[in-house]
Amino acid sequence: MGTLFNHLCAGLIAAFLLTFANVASAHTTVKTSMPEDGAVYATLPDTLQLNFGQPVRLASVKIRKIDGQAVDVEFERAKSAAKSFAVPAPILSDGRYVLRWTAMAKDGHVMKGEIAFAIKSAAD
Ligand SMILES: [Cu+2]
Repeated sequence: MGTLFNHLCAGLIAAFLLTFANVASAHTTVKTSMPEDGAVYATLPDTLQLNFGQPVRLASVKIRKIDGQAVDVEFERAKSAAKSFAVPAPILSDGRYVLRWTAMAKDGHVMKGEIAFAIKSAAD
């Protein structure tokens, strides 16, 4: 569904760019985050941060180890739109991870993204 919505919305924006300028601006992505995409950390801070360019309703945050194991994340679906979200950080062993988020834009369309990061403790 998310992909279909994205395609429909891309078509709308292409066809009616000027008329629907405010629809286009409802779409955003993560501007800054902890963890950062591509970064390596000895440990994570107590909270993860996702900072969007526009207010969104954060719908899901999932973390998975590259070798396939999902990690429990204490995430509660956002009740109202905001630009910044803090999520309690799970304790992670050394390895490579992908954080996947989904969020709802003001126009109701679902956006999603990934942040790849790694934990490599100094002891190694
Ligand atoms: Cu849209």
